[in-house]
Amino acid sequence: MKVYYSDICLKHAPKHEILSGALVDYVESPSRLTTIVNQLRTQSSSKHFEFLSPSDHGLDAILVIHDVEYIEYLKSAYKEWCEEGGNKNGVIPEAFPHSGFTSVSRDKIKNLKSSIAKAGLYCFDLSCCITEETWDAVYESAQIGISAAKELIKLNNESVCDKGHPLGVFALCRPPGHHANSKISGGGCFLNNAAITAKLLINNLDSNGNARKVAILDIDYHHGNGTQDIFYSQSNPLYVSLHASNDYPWFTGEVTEIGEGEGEGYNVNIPLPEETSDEIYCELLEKVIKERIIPYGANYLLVSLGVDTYKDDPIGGFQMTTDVYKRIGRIIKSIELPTLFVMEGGYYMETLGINVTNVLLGFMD
Ligand code: SP5
Ligand code: ZN
Repeated sequence: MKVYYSDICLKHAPKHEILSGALVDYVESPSRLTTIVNQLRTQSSSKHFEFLSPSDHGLDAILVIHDVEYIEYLKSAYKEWCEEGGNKNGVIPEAFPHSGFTSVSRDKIKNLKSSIAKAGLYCFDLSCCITEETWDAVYESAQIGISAAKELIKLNNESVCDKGHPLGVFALCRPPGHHANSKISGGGCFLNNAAITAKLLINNLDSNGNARKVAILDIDYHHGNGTQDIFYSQSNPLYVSLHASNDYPWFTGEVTEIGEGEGEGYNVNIPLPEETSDEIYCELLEKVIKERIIPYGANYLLVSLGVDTYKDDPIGGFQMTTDVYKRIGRIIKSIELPTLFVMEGGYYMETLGINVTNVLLGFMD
């Protein structure tokens, strides 16, 4: 399997975040990436993976998903912040424009001058610190997704076959993306790599000029509120998420969120309790594949791949073991679609690499 990776993604390295009220080391750390790469390169796995560097495809595909004003903000935020005397560690908001305030309209406040006010406008939590290097890393992370998606399209168009398993490409993105919507970052996510690549796959028209259908399967422990937001009024892609019901990002991910307008019925949330085990998870995953993903009739599958479902994950709460990840990979393989894996979360360093590798090895079994 081809793996897209870049050292530039290591450059985003904020010192701290606030977690459950405490100042802690930044959870979404660069070492996450190193640990995954090392595991993919171990003697037993390396023959299954071919590492490639992303090409620079520019901003076009990013601007299909994200507002230009938000992109400009991400590029300039750190410099403006420092010019206004902000702490050199990076940009962190201190107040958010809640919808419950008397007169908060985005139009009214988007001309904010203060960089600390802008920080609250463009971010919804305290875990998306913007440093001098953040833009380079998030741009590169998106380029990894775009390069991987283009490669999958190419392989599929050339009818290249992988022996015994569907086509698969791994976008080893970092920073992750599924909490970011078109103009708000959060949960360590700035650009929504899954949304950007899903749209690329959709817009690669078939020989009759028709859009392709994409199903997104989000298996990160957290609800992908950003991806849900972005596609909420669209019937393509289908968005399916299995996630913790009573955890971050707290305000989204209910079964009643089914999409709206043309998108009604194309957003599928499966919130799960803390006691979720290997058995329960796999059963529900197989069920949603059979009942929702297969009938949808997609041309491509995009997996938002988080392994923070692991039992010892420092910010997770499920009971899942290392054994489950190969099984999950095999279940995904059974969908029999060309598949783009896009890296999201996973924070327990001792098993992060092996859990990610096992999903991919299971897919190639
Ligand atoms: C991509 C991704 O996985 N982002 C997640 C970022 C979550 N940051 C806030 C975590 C809050 C953890 N609260 C602990 C509750 C105990 N289950
Ligand atoms: Zn997560």
